[in-house]
Amino acid sequence: MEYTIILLRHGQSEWNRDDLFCGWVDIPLSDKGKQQARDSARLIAESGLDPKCVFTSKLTRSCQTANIILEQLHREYLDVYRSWTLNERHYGTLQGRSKSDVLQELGKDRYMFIRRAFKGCPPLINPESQYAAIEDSRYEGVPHESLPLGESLEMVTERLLPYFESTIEGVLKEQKTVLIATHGSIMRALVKHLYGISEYDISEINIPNGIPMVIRLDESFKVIGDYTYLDPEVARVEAEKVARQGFKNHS
Ligand code: DG2
Repeated sequence: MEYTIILLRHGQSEWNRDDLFCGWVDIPLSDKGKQQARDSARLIAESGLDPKCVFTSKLTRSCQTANIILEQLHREYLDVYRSWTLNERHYGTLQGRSKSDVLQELGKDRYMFIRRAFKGCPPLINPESQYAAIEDSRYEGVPHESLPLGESLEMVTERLLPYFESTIEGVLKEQKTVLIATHGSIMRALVKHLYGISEYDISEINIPNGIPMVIRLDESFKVIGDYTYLDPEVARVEAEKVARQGFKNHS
């Protein structure tokens, strides 16, 4: 028995376009992001993969991406599971700030440490701040102490894996092929876990918006081969642009 995860970072959001740290702030897709979601659906259809259900975060940009894909695939009837544990990393006090301003203020090493090191954590935000973005009815029922005010990739991994192992693996067993429309940090945390990637190597991995990644697992949920992108060349070019965000002439 083989299982397949189609893992996807949402299309470009308005704040990805404007080079602002977003995290838990609920920003919709840009027009380009909506087109990337349509292109993702085409790539999935052309690959012959047929997801039987969908997981998303509680953030609009990943929900919109999933909705567009389901519409394009004529699969709007599929079950969609939404969890805050699939939300983007909480970017603390950086949420709402321009990446180039933060780079100038902190310098390259500190900026890249916070963005990409496994243990790199942004300064925690005051829960009263307008950009804290945790006081919202969509998080009703989540214990208050579980809601983050700033997270490293390590902290994201700690909240993601229990959901992955208790819920996603169970659904995968039944459905065989699932789509997870989520965020860059969730994808980095999951590939690090599944492929046993080191803390150093994960800091070098950047995830492009809107290009489906395919992960194959055996019956014990061990990976088969390497992960692949459905459009590897565009994924490579777009991942390099993500890495350079905040730096001059990055796009
Ligand atoms: C980005 C990731 O996540 O930023 O929070 O600003 O695309 O879900 O909004 P997204 C953000 P980087 O870690 O790539 O700087």
